[in-house]
Amino acid sequence: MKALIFDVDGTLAETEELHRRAFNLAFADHGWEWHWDAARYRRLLTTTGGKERIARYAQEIGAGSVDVVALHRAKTQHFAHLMAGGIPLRPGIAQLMGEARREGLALAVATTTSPENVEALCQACFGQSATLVFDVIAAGDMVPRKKPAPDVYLLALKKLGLGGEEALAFEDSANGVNAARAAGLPVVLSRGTYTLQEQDVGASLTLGCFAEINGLRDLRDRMRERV
Ligand code: XBP
Ligand code: MG
Repeated sequence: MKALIFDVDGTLAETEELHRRAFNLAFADHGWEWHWDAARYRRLLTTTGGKERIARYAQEIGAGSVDVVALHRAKTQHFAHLMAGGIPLRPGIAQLMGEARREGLALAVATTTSPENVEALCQACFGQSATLVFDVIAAGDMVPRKKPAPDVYLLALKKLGLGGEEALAFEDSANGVNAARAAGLPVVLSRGTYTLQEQDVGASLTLGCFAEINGLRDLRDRMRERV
């Protein structure tokens, strides 16, 4: 194991509630009387990518012509403001990253969200730019197909110069597990508040919380038990 590759939303931190609020603020800015409550957002989250999610909803309700790009740009600005208020990393994440750093493992993110949002999270959670926290960032529109397609994990592996079996992915969602597996990576799943109800799709290791991992030696032992 030479690298840990983290999903962002729902894995590094429980960000989806702030995303949901940011979408609703952007809709209001642009005069749309749309409101995504938690139940509707949970359903729409099966579509990865904020622009894709807006387009899906607009089609579902027959909204006609919608400037998806402008709406999403406004949403991203609101998300950055909301993140500036701070958000905790999920339990266990800081410990995993710190030990990996001490052992000389590479750290990467492979996420559907935008690079701007990765930066906002790193400033909020680490007080540093994302490029100082992670060795590799594979995010959003850097790839043509979003999760569950493997593209973003394949890009992360390419930038790391590693094969899938040399890294380990951490995810919160079925779409993310499917993306990591399709890229040939073993994957540790801990569902987040917006994915608790999802079915198992074959994660190598499923945990209630990443804090159940008692260091990298324990993680390696757990992964060995599953191969
Ligand atoms: C989760 C997503 C993203 C976020 C919203 O990404 O699917 O679309 O919900 O962010 P991941 P954007 O779990 O892969 O980190 O609006 O920037 O897409
Ligand atoms: Mg996620």
